[in-house]
Amino acid sequence: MKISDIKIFVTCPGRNFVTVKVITDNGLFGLGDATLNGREMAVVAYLQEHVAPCLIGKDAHAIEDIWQYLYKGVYWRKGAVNMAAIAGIDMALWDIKGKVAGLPVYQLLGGKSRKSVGLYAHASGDDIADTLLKAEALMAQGFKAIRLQSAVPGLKVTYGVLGDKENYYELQGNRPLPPEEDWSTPKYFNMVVELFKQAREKLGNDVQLLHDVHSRLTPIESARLGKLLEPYNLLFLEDASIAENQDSYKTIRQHTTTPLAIGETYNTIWDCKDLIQNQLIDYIRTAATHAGGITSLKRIADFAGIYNVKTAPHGAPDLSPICFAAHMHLNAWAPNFGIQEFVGFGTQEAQQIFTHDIQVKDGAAFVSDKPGLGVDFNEDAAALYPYKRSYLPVSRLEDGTLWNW
Ligand code: CS2
Ligand code: MG
Repeated sequence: MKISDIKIFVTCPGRNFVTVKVITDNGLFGLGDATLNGREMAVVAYLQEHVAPCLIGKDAHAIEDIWQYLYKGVYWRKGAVNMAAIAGIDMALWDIKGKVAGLPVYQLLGGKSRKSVGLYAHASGDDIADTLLKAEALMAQGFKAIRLQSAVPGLKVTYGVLGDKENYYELQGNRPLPPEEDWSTPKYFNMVVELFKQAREKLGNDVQLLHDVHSRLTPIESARLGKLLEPYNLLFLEDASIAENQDSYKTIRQHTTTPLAIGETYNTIWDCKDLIQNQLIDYIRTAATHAGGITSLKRIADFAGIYNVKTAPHGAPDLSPICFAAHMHLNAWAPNFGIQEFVGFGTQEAQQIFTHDIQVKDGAAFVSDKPGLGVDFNEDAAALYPYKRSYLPVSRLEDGTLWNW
């Protein structure tokens, strides 16, 4: 079974998605997600010009060899563009292997370790009261774990908190140049501790609570936040600080028992090797789309398991349902699965393009039993929504200093 063609699609049903379709000479095809938010066309060009021509005629069953060929073989290892391209191909090859075997991908990974996959939903409000109302509505829908975010009083915009506007998370498709958002750590501290204090008073102690800092704090500030939030018993505190220097998490770890999560921007196991091996984190959030596909996420999960680190894959709206499906198979299998982020399956238009039978009930998701990944891609519907250049915002301190995110 040889690879006979590779097609790349870019569609914007509310936000941009890059989809890889690998076609074989026996008439099968597999799908992968290669979306890199804000840099989508770099991956498209990389796949079309530099990856697809090398793979035509190769054995579509040789997933590991193709992964190594694209990782080691290019000389330029790692990198967001390279690893998203590898991810798109890798997912598509797992999809094909499942279709040939007549088995869902989780069976190829080793079978199910659980009946369902626990999810956490987002409650993001204009103020604390609004966030807590949204959290209550999610609890009423059956969610047992909720990420709380709230606008920071005194800042013009808070990332990820766009009130009830459509596409609340990021107004993608309407950002032909990167918008700029301001940031103030003191103002944030005033809000965030109060948010969790009121959350426990209003929501009780049974619901799991989470929070994403989007890397805005220094390690010692993160340590302080972790300590201040200890009474409110978070499931995890996400992306408290940047960890390019992985050792820096020792500062946070030494000061707080609040569990720590990181990894949605990581491209390879090397970005989190020290964090995992030194047990500086509790959850690793790498995404199949950005960290080299199912092949590398499986490796990261097994490595993390040795050190009591659980998986909590990124589930933001900039990952397509193909990535979500890949995560579902990994989550069903991984013995050290923790929790899956879930923000729905996108706009109505996106749901016409990407179709699948993943069920969500009472805060849990049920993996597809269809052969392969279990997602279909409607090319005609996708063609109705062409690519729109769009960017994530950049973050600046109030004095204009460019800041982390
Ligand atoms: C966020 C992401 O869901 C999350 O945890 O951090 O939505 C992130 O901001 C986007 O994926 C950026 O592309
Ligand atoms: Mg995040």
